[in-house]
Amino acid sequence: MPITPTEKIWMNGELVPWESAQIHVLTHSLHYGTGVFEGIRAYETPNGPAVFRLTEHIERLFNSAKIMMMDLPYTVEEVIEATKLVVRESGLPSCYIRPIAYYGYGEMGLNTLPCSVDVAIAVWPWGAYLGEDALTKGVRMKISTWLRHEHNTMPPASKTTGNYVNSSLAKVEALKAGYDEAIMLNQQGLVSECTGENIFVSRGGVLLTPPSSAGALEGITQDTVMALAEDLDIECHVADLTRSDLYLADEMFVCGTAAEVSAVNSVDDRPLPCPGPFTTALATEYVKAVRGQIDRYKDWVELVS
Ligand code: PPE
Repeated sequence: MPITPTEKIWMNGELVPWESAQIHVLTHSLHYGTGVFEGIRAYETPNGPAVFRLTEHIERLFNSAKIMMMDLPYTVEEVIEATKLVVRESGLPSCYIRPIAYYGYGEMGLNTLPCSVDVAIAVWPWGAYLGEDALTKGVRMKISTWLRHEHNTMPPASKTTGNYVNSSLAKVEALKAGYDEAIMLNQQGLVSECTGENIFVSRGGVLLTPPSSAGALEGITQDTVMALAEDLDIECHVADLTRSDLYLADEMFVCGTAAEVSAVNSVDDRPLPCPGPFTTALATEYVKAVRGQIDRYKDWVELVS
């Protein structure tokens, strides 16, 4: 999806003009996929833009870095403040936020330990990730021939840039075959997640979502949806799911910061009721929660000024 430039990007402690936020072609992480990143959204509220679950996203960035043995030259609080600053500077009422930490220029070879660590935060307006009618009409899913990483191959809990080679292969395969998005199974044949979303399936009136042990990212939206489900008295569990659970689902949706809550209308050409009642109810609540309209989740909505 094309990016609409904003004015400033935060790079290593300074706000630089959008066009000047450049790196050397021999930047270490460009060659080896060793950067770690986050995807966050800020939403419009009556008190100005607010970043949804900002603290948890930045903590996850640091956890990704911990797995990579990457030492960020900033504290969690400093990166949180820097994120708020970039959102404020953009003047946008709502936006997508991309913090990234990566090994910089100066070293080559696979040993990352001597590398310098650079940090950047960019924001831009980003619309519906899976298309404007993802909620009403739903998206067409294809089970990918690409399997999700096994835990001892690539750590799925680290949002590492290199992990997304797997996602890109699956995404392009699905698009080329005429679908909107891919579902990935793991090496055991269990459902893991999508290329950039977690997945929820309803069977027999119970909502189910795969565990991180199946190779899924510990999604912040997944966690949000589970809390909202509890509020709505929808029974919801983390559970291993098989391919047949997908085909026989009563309804299905996927969720992530970029995709928000998006309905699924078919998997491998097996149609599903869409949008199902849980999907509609949870998508409606999600829209409210991220904008600070649900009192008990006010703490999740972090104002930038
Ligand atoms: N799984 C994957 C593989 C993933 O990339 C995301 C987020 C999720 C699950 C959902 O996580 P969370 O955002 O915490 O609910 N994907 C981000 C990147 C998308 C991109 O194209 O880049 C996002 O949604 O921002």
